[in-house]
Amino acid sequence: MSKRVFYFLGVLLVLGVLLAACGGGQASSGGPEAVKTVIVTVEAPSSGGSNTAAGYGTTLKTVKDRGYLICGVNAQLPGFGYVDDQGNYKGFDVDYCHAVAAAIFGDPSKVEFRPLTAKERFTALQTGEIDVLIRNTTWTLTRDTDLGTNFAATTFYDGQGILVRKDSGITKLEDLNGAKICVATGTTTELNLADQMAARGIDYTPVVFETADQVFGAYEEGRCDAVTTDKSGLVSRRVTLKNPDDHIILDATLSKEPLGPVVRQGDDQWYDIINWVVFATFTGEEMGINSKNVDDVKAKTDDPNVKKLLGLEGEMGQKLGLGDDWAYNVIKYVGNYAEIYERNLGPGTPFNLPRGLNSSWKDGGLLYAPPIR
Ligand SMILES: N[C@@H](CCC(=O)N[C@@H](CS)C(=O)NCC(=O)O)C(=O)O
Repeated sequence: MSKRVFYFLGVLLVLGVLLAACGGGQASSGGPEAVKTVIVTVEAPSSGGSNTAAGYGTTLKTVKDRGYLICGVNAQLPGFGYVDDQGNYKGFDVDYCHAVAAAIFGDPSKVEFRPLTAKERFTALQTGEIDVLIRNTTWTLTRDTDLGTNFAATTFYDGQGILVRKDSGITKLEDLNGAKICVATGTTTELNLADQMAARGIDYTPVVFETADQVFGAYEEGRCDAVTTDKSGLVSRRVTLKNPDDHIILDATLSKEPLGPVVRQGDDQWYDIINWVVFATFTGEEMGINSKNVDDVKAKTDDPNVKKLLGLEGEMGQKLGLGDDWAYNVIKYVGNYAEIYERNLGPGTPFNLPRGLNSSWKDGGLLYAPPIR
């Protein structure tokens, strides 16, 4: 939904409120100034939630009343969001859904997953079908504004890449002149490709599909010379190809793709919760606290920062509308960032993806959590 639609709905709502307040038929008594003032409130709803400050919406209350979180995910991206042999959702993004559930309910299993294609994902969020979108989604200015969405802290710093057959002789972007390139619609990928190829004067034909299965299926059938998406997506899907070793990812990086959770605009409390759940996983790693040692650390610590993280002092959770053991639950039941990364993408997985930019700032990476205090 665009901001204009929000605004329009806001005006309708305000008129409704004024009509109700004035007993009907006297809507004009509020005057234009009154309307203007209330519209600001409508754009940042203040109903429900545990806090009545402007910008606090009803998402947390809705989720608590329902008894579980509804998380929009990818179902076709091994390592990030996919369904395993037992029919369970697994992956790095999926674990962040579990982390939010753990923070709210103290139980990581209180999640219902909604598989979404790239094209469907924002509508599902806008219409309230899902509470949060955690599906390899890139933060861009247009999405942050026009779509009525807010992007929480980046969980995975990525960039767009290109996968080709090893025996194709293609080693750089310029070799793709005249090539057919498979790409998913509704993605930043489609747009970056057009921009980057135009900038280099490379002529190519995009072959566009809606899902990753279709994109990589077409590539495998030889209907495209190359396939492009986030490098994480290429690494993930490469292992699903018949002979992964027959395919290489070119060195070139076409874009910046910061991936992270997305929420609707207008509910700052919910936005804060999602952000701080991510920061709790970063902080756990920064402090060396993980799912295995968290109970021990909690029992023995004298460190005021650790105490605040684990709910022993400062009532940090209450400020978010959660229990003070919110971050303890995230780390205990899902893990810190390093554990989530290793479990889904590390050396013990088929992906063996180096941390690179996704290292803690303490190790020279970009992950940096604001202080929990
Ligand atoms: N990060 C990019 C790309 C995300 C994306 O959806 N990539 C495709 C790669 S083919 C994908 O995951 N498709 C899976 C699907 O739609 O089922 C974005 O936010 O637009």
